[in-house]
Parts: sequence; structure tokens; C-alpha cells
Amino acid sequence: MDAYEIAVIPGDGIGPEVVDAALPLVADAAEEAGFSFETTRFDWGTERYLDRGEMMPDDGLDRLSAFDSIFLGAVGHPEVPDHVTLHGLLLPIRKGFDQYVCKRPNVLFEGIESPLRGYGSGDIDFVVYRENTEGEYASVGGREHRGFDHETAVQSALFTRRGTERIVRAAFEAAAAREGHLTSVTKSNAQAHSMVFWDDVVEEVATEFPSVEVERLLVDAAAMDLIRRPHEFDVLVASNLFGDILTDVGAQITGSMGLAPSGNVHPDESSPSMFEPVHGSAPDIVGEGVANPLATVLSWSMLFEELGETRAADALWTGVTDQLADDDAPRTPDIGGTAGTDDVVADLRSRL
Ligand code: GGG
Repeated sequence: MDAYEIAVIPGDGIGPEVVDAALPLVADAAEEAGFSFETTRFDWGTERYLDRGEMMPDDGLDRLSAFDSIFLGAVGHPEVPDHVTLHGLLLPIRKGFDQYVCKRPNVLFEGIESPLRGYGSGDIDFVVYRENTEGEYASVGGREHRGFDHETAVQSALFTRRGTERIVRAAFEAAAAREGHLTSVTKSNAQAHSMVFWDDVVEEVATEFPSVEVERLLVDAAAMDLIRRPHEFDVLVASNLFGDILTDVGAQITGSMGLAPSGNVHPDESSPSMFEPVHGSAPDIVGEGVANPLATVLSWSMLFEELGETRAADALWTGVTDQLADDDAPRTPDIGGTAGTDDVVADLRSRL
């Protein structure tokens, strides 16, 4: 029997609520599928930062490197600027383990009402491949002359051939596997260096995938078209920032941030990947027990899939699909119900 070691970082706000609620359910799914996993919990996050001035310890990445996979809840706290928390925990893990593919599926499940009129179950089903280690999140730049009239801030975006080729190739592979098409999103009319380079790379890599049709969209048009014609998208590939923004649009048109899972993946398994719900720490509902746990459950499904445990992955994904399709099943307020986090998980456990 395979036994995996998983690092769990519940993080801030509703992170611990959804992570702790989901754990017994995902353990059930593993047992049912004939494998087990041990979790090691790391209480890294903003409470630690407020106490000790660091989100995680200096040897944090070394400690995580021993694990088969990592699960993260949420990062962010009303008392600390978001760039401090993000750069102290989430981004160092993504970059440190070279998790260059941020995979974010956007599915309109049966039983979920999209804010877009006329869209129903199955009409929206696309996945965004977001570049996850460079681009606009590269931390290249600086801020000078603070407080003076000539104060200046520079933030450069970094696009390397290696980094761009590998995310574009990963997205082409996904499109080929889905027998679908690829949409590459840039702003190459305005950003004439980095994004024209991106377009060139897409054109080059496209020659390796003659069966995949490629569409190129500017990010403003892509944001509009995700609302105007979401049914026509299949796989999107975008830079770090654009991918982040577009996946929030994706979460809204498929019903709720509470249903949006993600994986930060290093595909060759030489270092651990990290899975997390797309939503943040949601300070407005912390402690109320109503955070939607389904993005967390779906992210565990992605984690199991990445480990090759497809039976457990499918059981979790199907459980969520069946629950959402059932009018009588409990739902959290973000998707129109009145139930609590624990009620939703208890119902899911009964369906496994
Ligand atoms: N679930 C992880 C989380 O808390 N995300 C909040 C966030 O701000 N993420 C930014 C990003 O994904 O780049």
C-alpha cells in the first residue's frame, strides 16, 4: 500500500477552516482507493509573522522538500499588507520548487447558476495554464526617493525563453490531451518586447502540435470574451498576472470563488507540487463556519491526480459534482445555501 507524506499549511483566515474540515473526507477517499497518506502540519502564516517577523522559517523550503506534495489553505490578513504575506509564503514556495504550471480548471457544475444568462451545466469548461514563476511576479525592480516629489517605483516583468517555452508547451500538451484548442493571452499590442516574444514562442511551439488550433487574444478582449462567449474556451495560457486575473473572472462565471481549485505543479516530479483553493483568506467570514470547502476538496482531487491516484481523485471530483447536482444537499451561502462548512463535508463523506 502506498503511503504518501503530505505537508499541510492551513495558513490564514478561512484557510484552516476549510483545510481541517476537508481532511477526514480526503482520508476516506484515500482509504477507499487503497492508499494512505500522513500529513505534517506547518502553522506558517501571518500569525507567525506578527509574532516573529517571518511567515515561515528560513529552512522552510528545505523542510518541505522532503514531502510528496504540499497543500496550502489561504494567505492574507487584514493587519498586514498583502504583498508581505504573499512574498513571505506563497510565492517563495511556488518559485523555490519551480512550480511553473499554475493549473486552474473552471467548470460550471450542474446545479450551479452562472451569473451569465443562458449558461447551464457543462456549458463552461476550460482550464487556465498560468505561468507561475516569473513574468510580472518576478520581483525585479525597486522604489527610490521615498516621500519626495521625484519618488520612483519600477517593477519589471521577466520573460525567459526557458520559462515561456515550458508553460506554453505544457498548455499545448493539455490542449492536445483534451483534443481541444488553445488560446494564448497577451497584451502584445502595447507590450512590444516581452509579449511579442511570448507570441513568437507560441508560434514556434505550435509547430510541435499541428493538431491544436491556436487563437491569440489580447487580455482585455479575453476578459470580455470570458463573459461574452465562455463556452468557446478550452485551454488558455497566460502570464503570471494575466492568468491570476482571468481565473478570478473564471471563478465568478462558474458560480463562486468557493468552487475554484488550483495546482502549482512542477510536472517532472523532482520537487513537490502545491495545491490550494484559488480563494484567499476571506477575513469577512472568518469564524462563521460558512466557508465553502469545495474548492479545497477539488484541489485535493487535483493533488491525488498528480500523484497518480486517479481513483481517489475521481471519487472526490464526482462526489462534489453529485452533491452540487442534488437540490436537497447542503450548500454554503456563496452558492445560495444556508449550510455550514462541516455540513457540506459531512454530506460529501456520506456520498463516498
Ligand atoms: N489560496 C491561496 C491564497 O490565499 N491566495 C491568495 C492570493 O492572493 N493569491 C495570489 C496568487 O495566487 O498569485
